[in-house]
Amino acid sequence: MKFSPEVADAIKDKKAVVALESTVIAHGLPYPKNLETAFALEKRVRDGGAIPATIAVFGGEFCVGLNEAQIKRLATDQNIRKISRRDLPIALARKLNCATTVATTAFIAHAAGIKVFATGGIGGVHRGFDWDVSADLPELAQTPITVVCSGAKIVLDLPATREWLETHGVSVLGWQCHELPAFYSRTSGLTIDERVETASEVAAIIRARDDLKLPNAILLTVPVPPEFEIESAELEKILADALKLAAEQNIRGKEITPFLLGQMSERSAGKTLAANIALLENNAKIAANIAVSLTNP
Ligand code: PSU
Ligand code: MN
Repeated sequence: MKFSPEVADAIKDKKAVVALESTVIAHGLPYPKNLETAFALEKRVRDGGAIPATIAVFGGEFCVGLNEAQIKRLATDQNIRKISRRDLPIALARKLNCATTVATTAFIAHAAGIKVFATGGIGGVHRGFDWDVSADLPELAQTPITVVCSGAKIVLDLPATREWLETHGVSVLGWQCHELPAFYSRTSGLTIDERVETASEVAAIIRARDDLKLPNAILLTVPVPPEFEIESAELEKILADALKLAAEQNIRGKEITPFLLGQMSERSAGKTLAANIALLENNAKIAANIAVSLTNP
């Protein structure tokens, strides 16, 4: 593991740190928005009083906290591999350059001693009975970190994803909301386990999880800011077309999520892209508040 000097100091001094993922930069958003967003997320974390630790793999080294050149490389290099848990030993042994998903960012962040991680949407159970279940889910079941997100990406089977989290003991909190957010929309008709209003309430639940020595993550779900919300009825048509095209082109495995997100952005004239960036920034800010709250008991 390789720490940036700033992140190494912050961890040593027990300062608030927020981990950020890199797949969203390399594969989730188009250039140059991806680059702008990567820097904007770090700024949001700093404005919230915490140190950002964007995570990626370069030359097989697990990097915690990146410099500007590394972030630029993630945003522009076409040969960055999207890695999930199964790819970790391969990335290490073969000295690969990789972007980390929620699963691998959570794995590396936890190993580094970071307690809070912000992202857009987690992976989950895909629609249709094709056994495609993101490795993000089992990672959340076995990594005691807190992930701040806007639920699972709308392209997924949200009821099945919600059930999976329940079965595997992942506590799902709703940030000032009483329903599970659905990524681009603020509502899904699905339940959360508890509504929370403040960062200190979340910190208390995190401490209780640790006192109980529970091995699983806590998922803090935050609805997209209202001015960027896209109603689910409007989304369903766009998504149906994107899913149909993916089936026709036989897109599978790790390509499916970036493909669907890209298609939806095109078909919504960039509205989904704007929503995605807005929710990422908002989640980074809230994650910083929680990381700060964890440092003052
Ligand atoms: N959230 C976004 N955009 C993304 C992702 C999340 O707003 O691109 C990425 C995350 O890194 C997540 C991954 O872990 O998509 C899930 O991919 P898969 O379904 O292949 O496991
Ligand atoms: Mn998959």
